Amino acid sequence: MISLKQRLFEKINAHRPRMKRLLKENKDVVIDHVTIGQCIGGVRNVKCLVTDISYLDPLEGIRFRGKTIGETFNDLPHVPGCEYPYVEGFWYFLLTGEVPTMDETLAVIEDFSARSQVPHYVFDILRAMPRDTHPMTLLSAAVLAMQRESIFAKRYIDGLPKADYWDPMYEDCANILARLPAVAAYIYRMKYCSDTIIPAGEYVDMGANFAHMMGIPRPYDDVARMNFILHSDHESGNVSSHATHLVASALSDAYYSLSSGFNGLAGPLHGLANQEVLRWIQDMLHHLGKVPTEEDLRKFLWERLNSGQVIPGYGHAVLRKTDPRFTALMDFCEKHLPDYELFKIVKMIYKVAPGVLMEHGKAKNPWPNLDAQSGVVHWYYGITDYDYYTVLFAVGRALGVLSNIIWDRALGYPIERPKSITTDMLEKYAVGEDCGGDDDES
Ligand code: FAM
Repeated sequence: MISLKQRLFEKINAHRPRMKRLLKENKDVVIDHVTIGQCIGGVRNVKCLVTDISYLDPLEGIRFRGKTIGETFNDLPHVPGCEYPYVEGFWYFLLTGEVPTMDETLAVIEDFSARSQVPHYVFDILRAMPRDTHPMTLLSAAVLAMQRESIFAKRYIDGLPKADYWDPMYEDCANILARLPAVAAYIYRMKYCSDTIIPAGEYVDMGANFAHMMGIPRPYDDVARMNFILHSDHESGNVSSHATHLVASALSDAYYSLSSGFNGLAGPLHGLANQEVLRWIQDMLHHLGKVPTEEDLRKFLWERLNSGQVIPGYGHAVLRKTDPRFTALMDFCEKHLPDYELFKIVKMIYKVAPGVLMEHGKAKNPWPNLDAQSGVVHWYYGITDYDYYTVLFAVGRALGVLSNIIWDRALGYPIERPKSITTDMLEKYAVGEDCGGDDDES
C-alpha cells in the first residue's frame, strides 16, 4: 500500500500537464466578462478562480470531488458502529479525489497520531491572553504562533525548487490538521469549563479525539465528524477559502495563510453567522418571554429587518435554494432530537423567514444556509456558549482550505494580483470611453 503523500504525488504528476496545456494552448480563451456592478459589488459570480476540490452549484449546493453530501457520507470508510465517516478518510478524498480503503484511512490516522503533539508554548500564549478574548481570536493567534514550526518556510530559505513546494506545504498542512482539534478543545475547556483541561488521550481518530478533549460523551464523536466534513469546503470564492488562498499565493506558509482565513471566517456575514443565529434566537426568547408563535416570529423578523439588521443564517452569495448542508443537519436533528424545543424553533424559522425575506424583497436568496441549523446541534450536546461555534466551523474549514493550498503549490499558481481602477475610470467606462493602461505588473 502506498501512502497518501505518494498517492497525492501521482495525482499531482498526472494533473500538471493538463494545467500546462491549458495555459500554453488556450490562455486567451475568454470565460467571463466583468461589469461595473460586479466590480463595485464584491466580484460576485466572476469566474476567476480554479479548484477541483469542490464545486458549488447555485441550485444543487456543494459537491466534494464530484460527490454530493449524501454520497460523501455514504461512500467513505466509516468508523465501526458509527453513522459518519472518518475525517481522516475524507482528507484523503479531498486531496486525491479517490475514496480510500479502510487500510489507507487507518494509515492517515496513524500519521496524524504521530503529528498530533501541540507545542507547549501555544498553550502558554493562549493562557497569557485575556480570558474574554473571542475564541476565534484565540484560535487564529494559536495557529499564527505555530508559524515557527513551518517546514515550508525553512526549506524555502534553503532554496527549494518550485516543483517541490507542495511537499513541505503538505507536511505543514498535515501537522496543523493533526493539532488543530487539540487547540480548539483547549480553548473551549480553558474559557468555558473553569479551565479544566482534558489532556489528549491515545489518538483514535479526529472525531473521537475531539469529543474526548471537549469532555462530551458519545455520540458527540460522530457529531464532530459530521460537523467537520459539512463545514470543510465550499469552493474557492468564499471569504475564508479565498483569504487562505490569497495569502498562500505570496508563498506565505500554511500557518500564516490559515490564520488569515480564520480571521475572515470570524466575520458575521461568514462563519460567525452560526454564533449570531443562536444569539438572535436567545434574544428573541428573552424578549418575548416565551416560545414564539409563528405570528410572534414574523413580527420579530420584521422588527429586525426594519432596524437594518440581517437575518443570520439566511441568504447566500451563490446558493439560490436551501443549502444541502442545512438539510443534512436538519435530517440529523429529525433523527436524533426531533422533539427538542430549540430544533422546533429553528424549524419554525425555516417555515416563516423565507416568506418574510421574499416580501422584504432585498435578499437574492431567502433560503437558509448551514449556519441556521448548526447551532442547535451544538446546543443540544451541551455547548451553549455560542461565541465558540465559529471555532467548530473553523476546524472543519481547515480541511478544505489546506487541501486547496497544497494543490495551489503543486500546480504552481502564481501570486494573486487582480487589477484595481479608479472611480473616474469607471465613469468613463460607463459612457463608453476607453480608459487604457491595463497592464500593471506591480
Ligand atoms: N437578511 C437581511 N437582508 C439580507 C439577507 C438576510 N439574511 N441576505 C441578504 N440581505 C440583503 C443584503 O444585506 C443586501 O442588502 P443591501 O442591498 O442593503 O446591501 C441585499 O439583501 C442583497 O444581498 P444579496 O445579493 O442577496 O446577498 P450577498 O451576496 O450580498 O450576501 C450574505 C450574502 C450571506 C452575506 C447575506 O445573505 C447575509 O448577510 N446573510 C446573513 C448572514 C449569514 O447567514 N451569513 C452566512 C453565510 C454562510 F453561508 C457562510 O458563509 N457561513
